[in-house]
Amino acid sequence: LKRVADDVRTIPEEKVPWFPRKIRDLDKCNLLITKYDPDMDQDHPGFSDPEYRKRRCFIAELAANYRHYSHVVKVYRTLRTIYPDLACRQFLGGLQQLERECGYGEDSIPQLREVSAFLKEKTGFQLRPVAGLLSARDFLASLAFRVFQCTQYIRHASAPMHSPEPDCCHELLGHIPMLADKEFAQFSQEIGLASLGASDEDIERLSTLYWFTVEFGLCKQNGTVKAYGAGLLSSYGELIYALSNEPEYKPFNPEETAIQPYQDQTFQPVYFVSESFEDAKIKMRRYSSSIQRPFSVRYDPFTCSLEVLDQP
Ligand code: HBI
Ligand code: FE
Repeated sequence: LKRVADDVRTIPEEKVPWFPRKIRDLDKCNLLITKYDPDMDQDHPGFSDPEYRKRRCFIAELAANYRHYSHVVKVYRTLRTIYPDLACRQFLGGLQQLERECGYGEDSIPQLREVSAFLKEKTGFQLRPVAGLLSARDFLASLAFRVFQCTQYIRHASAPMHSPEPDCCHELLGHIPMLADKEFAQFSQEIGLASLGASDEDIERLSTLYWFTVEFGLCKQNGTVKAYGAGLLSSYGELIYALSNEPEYKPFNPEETAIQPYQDQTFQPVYFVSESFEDAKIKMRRYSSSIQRPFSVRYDPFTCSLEVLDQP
C-alpha cells in the first residue's frame, strides 16, 4: 500500500505543489501576503503612525524568526527513554506532572512564566530569566529566596546532545522536575542561605557542594543508585556513564565533598551518593552551621526577605 504523498514524488511530470510532511516543514510555510500591512496599505489605520508600525514590525519579526527546533525534540526523546531506569523517583514524578499540567513534551517548549507558576504551587520556587552563566555568589544567593535563575536560549543545533553552558534544555529537563520536590527544594534553599555573606573560600566550597549534589548527585533508592543531579539528567552520555560500574562512588559527606576537585569539561571521575534527600538536607544544614559568619540569617517567607541577626 503506497501512501499518496509517496506517489506524488514518483510522477515527476505531474507537478503537485509542495506540501509539508513533518511539523518542522512548517518553518518553510512562511510566504507572507503584505498588501494589507501598514507599510504597504495606505488605508490601514496605522499607516501614518510610525510608533505603531515600529512595534508591529518588532513583533512580526519575532514570528518570522520562529523555528521549530527539531534538535530539541531529539534531546527530549533520547533522554526520556532512559529516565525510567536511571532517574530517581522524585524526578520521574515531577516530570510526569510537568507533562500533564505544564505542556512538557517533545514537540513543545513551555513558557518560563507557566513553569514558574507550576513550581510556585508545588514548592514555592520561582524562576527568573537570566542572560547566561552567573558568578557562583550571585547564583547561590538567589536560591536563598527560592528563586532559580533560568537561561532561556537553546543550545546550538550542531551539537544537540551537548552544551558547554546551561541552556533551556538543561534547566527544563535537569533542574525543574527536581525543584518540584519539597525536600529537594528545601535542600537547594539551604545551600543558598549558607552562601549569603560567606567568604570567597566558603563560596568555593559551597559551589563544589552544589556541583556534586544539585548538578551531579546520585542517591540510593530501594537498594539501587539513581540520579538526581541536573547535569546528569540533561546529558544522555554522562547519565549512562554515571550509573555504569566505571566511575568511583563516595558517600555524600559535605566536609569531604566540598573539597573534591571537579571536572567541567568531561565526565566526573567520582560521584557522591546520598542516602536520601532528607539525609542530605540534615548533613547540609550541619555543614552550613559550621561556616563562620558574624551573623545568622533567616528567610521570612511572608515578606520574601531576609532577617539578619547579629550574633552576640
Ligand atoms: N549560572 N545561570 C547560571 N546557572 C547555573 O546553573 C550556574 C550559574 N553560575 C554558577 C553555577 N551554576 C554553579 O557552577 C555554582 O558555582 C553555583
Ligand atoms: Fe545547572
